[in-house]
Amino acid sequence: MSEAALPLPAAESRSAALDWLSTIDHKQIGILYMLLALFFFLVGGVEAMLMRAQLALPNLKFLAPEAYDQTFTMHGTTMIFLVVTPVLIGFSTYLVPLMIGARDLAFPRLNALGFWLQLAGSVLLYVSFAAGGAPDAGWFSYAPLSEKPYSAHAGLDYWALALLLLGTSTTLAAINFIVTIAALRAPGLTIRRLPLFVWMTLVNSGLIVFAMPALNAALVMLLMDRRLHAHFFDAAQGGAPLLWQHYFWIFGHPEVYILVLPGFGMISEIIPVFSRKPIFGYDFVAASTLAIAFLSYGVWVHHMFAVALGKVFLSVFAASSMLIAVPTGVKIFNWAATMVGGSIRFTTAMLFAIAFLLEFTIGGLSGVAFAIVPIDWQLTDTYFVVAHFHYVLFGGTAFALFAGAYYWFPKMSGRMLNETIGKWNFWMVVIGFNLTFFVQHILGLLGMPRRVYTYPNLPWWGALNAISTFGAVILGMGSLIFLVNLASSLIFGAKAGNDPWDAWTLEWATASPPPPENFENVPGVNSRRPLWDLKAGRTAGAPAARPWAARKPEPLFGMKLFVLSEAVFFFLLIVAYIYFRTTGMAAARSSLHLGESATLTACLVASSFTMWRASASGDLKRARLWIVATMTLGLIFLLGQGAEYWRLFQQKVTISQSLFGTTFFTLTGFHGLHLLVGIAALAVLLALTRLRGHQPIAVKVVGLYWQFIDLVWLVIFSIVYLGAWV
Ligand code: HEM
Ligand SMILES: [Cu+2]
Repeated sequence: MSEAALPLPAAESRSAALDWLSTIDHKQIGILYMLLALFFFLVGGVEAMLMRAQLALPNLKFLAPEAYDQTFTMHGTTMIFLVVTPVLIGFSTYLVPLMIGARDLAFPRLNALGFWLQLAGSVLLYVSFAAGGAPDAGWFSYAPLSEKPYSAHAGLDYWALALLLLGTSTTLAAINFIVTIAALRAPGLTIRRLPLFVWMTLVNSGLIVFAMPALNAALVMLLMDRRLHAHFFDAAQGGAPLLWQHYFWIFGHPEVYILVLPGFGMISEIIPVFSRKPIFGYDFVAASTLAIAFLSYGVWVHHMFAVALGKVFLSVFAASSMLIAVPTGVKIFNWAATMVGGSIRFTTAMLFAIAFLLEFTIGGLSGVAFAIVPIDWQLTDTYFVVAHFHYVLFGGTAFALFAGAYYWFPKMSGRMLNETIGKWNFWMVVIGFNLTFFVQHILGLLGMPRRVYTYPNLPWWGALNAISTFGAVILGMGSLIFLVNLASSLIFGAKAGNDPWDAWTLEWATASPPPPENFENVPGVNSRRPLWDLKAGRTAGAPAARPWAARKPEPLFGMKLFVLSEAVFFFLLIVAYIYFRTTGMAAARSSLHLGESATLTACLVASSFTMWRASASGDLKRARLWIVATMTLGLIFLLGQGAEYWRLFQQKVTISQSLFGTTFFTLTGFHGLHLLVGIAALAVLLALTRLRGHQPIAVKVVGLYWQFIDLVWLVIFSIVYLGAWV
């Protein structure tokens, strides 16, 4: 029985607080994500102001060097993982089911779990301040600076653990969005009729599923080095500090698109509605998003142009980095072309959307400059970089978020945001933002390095930094005005009605705020502007609206996406092993007993057979027997591996003793951990079948995961054990 078939809990008279704490409703969870992000925007903003105060004039001593390092690390990490990522997930969680005519996301309980993991990760990161000091190696924490000898306090352990929790939350949300958009669309709402915000959420979720595992693999290796004295990034023991940079940016560059694509989606909804014209070149906007997604995995080395990687490498990545500017340019052209000939309504939402276009273009242009290797050699690690990413992340995403807030606040709250306060918010943010960050381009060209807690009184440096700090104050005040508008409009805002902007996507077909069930019936869709069709009575040919029951999400599809993500994680750990083996790491051949591990491998292969039998069996009794057989074989494997570990420890082969020990125990250890999770899932399945009878779908879902873990072992056995003799 799948998650969506479970009846939603009756709304008995619980306290509002308890209601929000236990909610599995996508609208409430969406709002919780947005409120959590808003809180950390304030925190990240205070950190920014502290830095700007320290940098207001040359040679100030307001913040000590260590405190400054912790502040920029926490500011960058907070703004990226605790503000932009969750607020975008919040918007998608709230809007996607409404825009596709669904009652909720495919997996409401998984959705709730995702939010609580986001909260837990955020709290864990800030607990570091009380546990000896916050992380201090920057938001990308390069090894070996992030290794124990150079950052002894626990800050980076909290950072790494928090990012693992946050990454898990984000990946679960992505899987939920993909399954929802694939399985729960209203009849007639084909992929090429999707609102572009939904399209961007879909592509973005794909990016997340394949990018997050790279960060997870790097974080796991860093934690092994820091906590278990492993040697992944320890050059003295044959480790490779550059491996951290490669893995971090294999995640990090797709990450910058993960931070902006939903913003692109918001702009693609807002500009057409306030231009009274459909978007120009829908297919091009959609297709260019796919192009960006694919290309974003092939440019990561542009973050490492200053590392001696050889001309061929640099040229290839310079070319791919220039190429990725093309699909982004297509979008900017399409948004601008949509406004041409339109009757523009300059609401605050539209003003922020237009400002987004200009500021993001400036950020994009400085980005293209970095694709040219000699220019990057001049500008990398200077304030030109700081200016660049604030133009794309603040001028881009934050401006799109302001526009999205003014556009969808009426739907979420039932009240309009105040347009007069909105104009103050807009102009102070625009003026403050450009004053803060434009001058930083010049500081970078003058050679001012980033991440310096103070600077000498060189010509123009003091004046330009003073302007930047002054701008930051205006920007901060403008952002606070936004909060005032939010809070006051919740109480005093004009009533919004269902469709205050005369828009055309389905979320405007419901009440404001929408009822718990969103729609009474599943609406039929016949074009990219279903609500316009309805309003114009153009319903001929549209599928009839129909009651809810028909559609079921597919948990198996969800598990396939999860397995794909985990496959990337294991692939990268295996690539690290192969890299070390091919660059001089010797395998401890004498310690590996091929016969013993071959026997254990046979055990696991047998468990694939028993698991397959369990999934194929239609008879409850027999299925349970096969499940027990699978668990037994899995346990035998784990016990055998435990014995092997014990024998290796006796021979002084440990995770800290050598690079081989480091890679061997990490790889086989994480496989063992996954197998343990598989055995636990089978135990839950046994209990579930006792309580609720046969669960063919659940058996298939766990079965898929089990087969995947067995396959991973076959690869590890071949490369580590058989490979030891190569
Ligand atoms: C509210 C306005 C903001 C101001 C005044 C501000 C200011 C700053 C300053 C002064 C730095 C440190 C530069 C250095 O020492 O190298 C910095 C770094 C950074 N900021 Fe912001 N920022 C703001 C908003 C944002 C936003 C919205 C984001 C992202 C979404 C962001 C992301 C970053 C990142 C990633 C870093 C790099 C941290 C590092 O070097 O590890 N900032 N910001
Ligand atoms: Cu990049």
